[in-house]
Amino acid sequence: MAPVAPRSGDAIFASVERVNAELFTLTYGAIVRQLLTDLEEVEEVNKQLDQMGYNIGIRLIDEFLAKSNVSRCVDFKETAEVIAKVGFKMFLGVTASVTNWDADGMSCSLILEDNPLVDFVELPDTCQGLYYCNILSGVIRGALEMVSMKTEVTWVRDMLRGDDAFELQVKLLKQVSEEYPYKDD
Ligand code: MYR
Repeated sequence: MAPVAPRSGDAIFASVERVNAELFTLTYGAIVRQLLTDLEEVEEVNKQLDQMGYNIGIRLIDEFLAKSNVSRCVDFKETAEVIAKVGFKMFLGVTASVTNWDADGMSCSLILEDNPLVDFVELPDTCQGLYYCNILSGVIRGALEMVSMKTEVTWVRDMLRGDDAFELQVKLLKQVSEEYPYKDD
């Protein structure tokens, strides 16, 4: 029998990471499936996924700021780049590109060509109208709200609906000043 070559630490780490990513993807799929069973209406599932994402986002921002060492962004353009290149990489393992800026720099698109949430996923015809990855829009909305940015985050393109990429539009609605409104005398 051929001797089994010991695997290096790196190889073991990579395979553990892959298994974790697959477990995460499958677990998310199981959650969506359960919501579809419980709520029946696809619209309600979209809302619930967005709300779950929001609840995650308002907590995840602390971990993001602590781990990333990102300091205050000068404008929304920098914030969008940080989400796409640092945030997505940290929590999803992929990066997004930022495009489609409007003239006043208040709205842009984040484009994901690779989306680990949808590995192994095929939607049946009964799920038309489902925004399967709606948790992501909620996460971004929640995280940005905690750093004083009220946003609206919506899906423009979705590969599970036959589009050629995943595209999220992020619109800055309001930037709340974090300055304390009263002076201590
Ligand atoms: C600031 O100006 O205070 C920095 C703002 C950085 C916001 C970054 C939000 C990260 C959101 C991560 C989303 C991950 C989605 C999978």
